[in-house]
Amino acid sequence: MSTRSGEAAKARSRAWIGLGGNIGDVEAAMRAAVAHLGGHERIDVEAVSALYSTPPWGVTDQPGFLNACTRLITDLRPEALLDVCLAAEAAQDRVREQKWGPRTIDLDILAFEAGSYSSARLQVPHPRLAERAFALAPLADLDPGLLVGGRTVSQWLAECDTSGIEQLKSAVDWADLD
Ligand code: A4P
Ligand code: MG
Repeated sequence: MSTRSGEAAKARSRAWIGLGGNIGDVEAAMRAAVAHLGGHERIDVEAVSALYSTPPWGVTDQPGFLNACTRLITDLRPEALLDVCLAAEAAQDRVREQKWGPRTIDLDILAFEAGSYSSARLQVPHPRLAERAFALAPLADLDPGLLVGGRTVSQWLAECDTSGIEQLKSAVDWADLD
């Protein structure tokens, strides 16, 4: 069996990260966040969705958002992946002021191929994914047939209100995957 630093090699799993923001140059912040993830030695970025403009969900009295999604493959466990996501947010000067409020960049772990996970600081799949068209639309771009909570992403999306959601740019037009 191959080993890494004396440990048994860990299984790699796909993971889907939702990206969103509504303060400053969000497109640049998302590109930087994807580069941050892809720069991690134990993460490979496989794909990036199109870029969407979405109306604010939850707290509606705030500017519209940009949203996208990226698919990774990693041997990091979910909590370690969350730490990388939080570091990517911090690198883009993320400030936490109001729940569901304005932010430069937000990275949520939407789903993990290896299964569900729950702890005090992390729930995967993301507990509100099924009701959020802003997260499901970019996720459906990448993997419409992905099963989450017994239904496919495209089935969940078909039940959501998608009014006001617009595809702004294709993946190649905004993401720099080289
Ligand atoms: N946490 C638990 N599960 C997860 C998960 N699966 N992925 C914990 C990431 N984090 C998870 O998140 C608070 C804590 O949630 C994390 O530190 C982690 O321990 P946060 O990002 O600091 O707080 P938040 O973002 O204000 O709250 P929450 O509930 O994560 O909000 P969301 O889900 O991020 O929603 N409207 C549009 N159109 N587009 C958006 O992107 N985003 C939000 C925020 C509201 N409305 C939006 C959008
Ligand atoms: Mg969040």
